[in-house]
Amino acid sequence: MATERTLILVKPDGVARGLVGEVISRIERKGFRLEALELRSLEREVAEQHYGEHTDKPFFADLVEFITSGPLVAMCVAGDDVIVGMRNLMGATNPVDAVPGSIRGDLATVIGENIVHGSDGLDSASRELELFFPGRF
Ligand code: DAT
Ligand code: MG
Repeated sequence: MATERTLILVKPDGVARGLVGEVISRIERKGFRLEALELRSLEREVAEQHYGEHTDKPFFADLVEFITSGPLVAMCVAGDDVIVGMRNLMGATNPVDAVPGSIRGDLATVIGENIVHGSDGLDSASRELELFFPGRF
């Protein structure tokens, strides 16, 4: 068990649907801690950096368009094994495969609008936290 930090986003679809409180509530009830929280819009350049690993994917342009389409909520979330723990709370990337009880399993239907982002490992967590909250973690 390790205490970790991860970057969590409530993406523009989640903000537009009024699901910010629902997502934060699930994070807090699980026992994870909020260490930073900000409502903001993303510059295209920041979005492209954030999703840099997907540059060559066919859905990259749509992904950047979507994540910059409106305000999102960015959070630093901390806790025991929080990186894997949050991935489990979020559910599978495609809501069709996400189990009931998970955020995506309960609240989403399509892969392009799956409500939340969570870092997928220690390296991506530190890279993404630095991108969203420079110098703070
Ligand atoms: P995750 O968000 O679960 O880490 P990912 O990093 O593989 O998933 O992809 C980032 C986002 O890109 C994902 O949340 C939704 C979108 N995406 C992934 N695969 C896709 C696909 N095959 N078609 C359309 N959008 C996709
Ligand atoms: Mg990912």
